[in-house]
Amino acid sequence: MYTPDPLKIRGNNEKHIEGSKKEMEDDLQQRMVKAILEIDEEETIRLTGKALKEKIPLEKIIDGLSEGLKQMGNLFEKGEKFIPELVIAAEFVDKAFKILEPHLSPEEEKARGWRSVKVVIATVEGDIHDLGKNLVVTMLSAAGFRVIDLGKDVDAKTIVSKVKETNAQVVGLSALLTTTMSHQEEVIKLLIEEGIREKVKVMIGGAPATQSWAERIGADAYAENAMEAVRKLKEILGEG
Ligand code: B12
Repeated sequence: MYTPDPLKIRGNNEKHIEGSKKEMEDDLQQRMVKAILEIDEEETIRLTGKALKEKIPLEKIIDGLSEGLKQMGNLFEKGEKFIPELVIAAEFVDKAFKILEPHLSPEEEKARGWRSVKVVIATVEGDIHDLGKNLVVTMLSAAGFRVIDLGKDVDAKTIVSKVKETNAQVVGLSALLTTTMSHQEEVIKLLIEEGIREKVKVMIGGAPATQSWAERIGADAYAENAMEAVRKLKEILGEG
């Protein structure tokens, strides 16, 4: 007589549940991308709320929203979308990111250990892209770091003098344009000139930045996204 193996049954069910959860996440991400490309603010905000309600991991929600903007950028490059659309989409995606912020609250115990680490962060000179940098600020703050956000379009001198003034142990530099990423290198050169390069860790990011660019300019770390920024920073500061 056939006796069903309870373990097997549970395994299959779990797989099924896991599978359908993944489908739900993928579907939601696709709908987010579609809403952003259609410049549909209401739908984007609604989907963000729905994703939170359904306990979709924050990382997935952020990925969905970021992917939407990325595809907007690709269409802009092809001449199929225009600056006003890019501006509007960027504004309402920022609103959606803000909805997520309260859910990124620090795990007090773990966060406490990082309170003494000050991070000066900025988008470099000539560059007004700040959504990604703002996400990094949110995630680093949530992880417990004391973040001093200088905003966007910030020149190397201002960044370095803020590092000196605050005795920050870390500098985060964001650049979204191939024409502005050279300013990440400029900041590192200025830190050397001022004799404080050894005292600070430099972490860089932004769409055109890569690990090899980080190595070329002598940065201590590169992170592809805000979650990785937290992981990498802890790593270079000696945890993990
Ligand atoms: C939104 C957007 C805009 C908005 C910016 C609004 C804002 N407040 O930020 C507006 C409309 C203003 C804009 C303007 C322009 N843009 Co624009 N923009 C974009 C777009 C579509 C999305 C960027 C974005 O916000 N992504 C979502 C966020 C969450 O992702 P992210 O920025 O990559 O950040 C993540 C990581 O990179 C990383 N990260 C980011 N910063 C940091 C920092 C540190 C320290 C670390 C560790 C990690 C890290 O973590 C973040 C979070 O996960 C990109 C397309 C793209 N593929 O990136 C084009 C894009 C960057 N823009 C582009 C261009 C050309 C411009 C303009 C020159 C257009 C023009 N002709 O005027 C201007 C530039 C103005 C200026 N001087 O800066 C080009 C750049 C091309 C190039 N090779 O340089 C892109 C790639 C579009 C394209 N394909 O052509 N843009």
